Amino acid sequence: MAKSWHKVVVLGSKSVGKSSFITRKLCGVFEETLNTKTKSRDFFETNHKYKEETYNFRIYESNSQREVSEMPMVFLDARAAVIIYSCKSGESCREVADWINQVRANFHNEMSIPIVICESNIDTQDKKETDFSKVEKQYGELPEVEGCVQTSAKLGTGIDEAFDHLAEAIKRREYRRRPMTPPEPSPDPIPCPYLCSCFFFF
Ligand SMILES: Nc1nc2c(ncn2[C@@H]2O[C@H](COP(=O)(O)OP(=O)(O)OP(=O)(O)O)[C@@H](O)[C@H]2O)c(=O)[nH]1
Ligand SMILES: [Mg+2]
Repeated sequence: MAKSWHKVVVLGSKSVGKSSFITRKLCGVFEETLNTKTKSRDFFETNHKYKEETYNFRIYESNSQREVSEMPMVFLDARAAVIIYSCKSGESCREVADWINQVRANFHNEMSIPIVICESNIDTQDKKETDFSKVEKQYGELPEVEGCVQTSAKLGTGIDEAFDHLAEAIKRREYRRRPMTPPEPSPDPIPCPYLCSCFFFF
């Protein structure tokens, strides 16, 4: 039976704002002093409305220091991924390429899951170390990248837009994956009252 939820993996280097991104979507709040240092493989459920349809997302935050051997578990059943880097960290931006490779490696030769790239912390423009237009140019054309979005968990900017991209990607790929439905069996021939009456007559 088809699952009614979609697992989304949230990836990214240390302290880029993964938990804050999820918390903003789930609870609509932001904590300046959030210092959870995510260790466990938590998952959270949220509904997202997009184009008259409701998508139930199961969001998994992956610990940035996760062992490579654990990654197949992280990606098991995943339907989409969000890769977050912070505009305050050029290093986290350069590491986006590694995260894309992680996703690719875990799907071997199969079609990769769709990826949405988020530049977080955009409310802190003064400490900026990255160039979003360059990121869009570098990754936006990759077949698995569904969109690049600038986000701020503090202001709530771009978070729903990122989920819209996920919903759109899932919708489109579900459609492509849908098996061909066999043709409907032709209905039983309707007995013709005229013919019956003819037989009766003879
Ligand atoms: N100003 C601002 N601060 C943010 C934003 N997002 C996250 N932060 C802050 O950045 C710090 C790290 O955020 P987390 O959400 O814990 O980052 P993380 O990627 O989950 O961290 P790890 O799980 O430890 O890798 C926290 O102090 C947050 O309050 C944002 O959009 N704007
Ligand atoms: Mg975290």
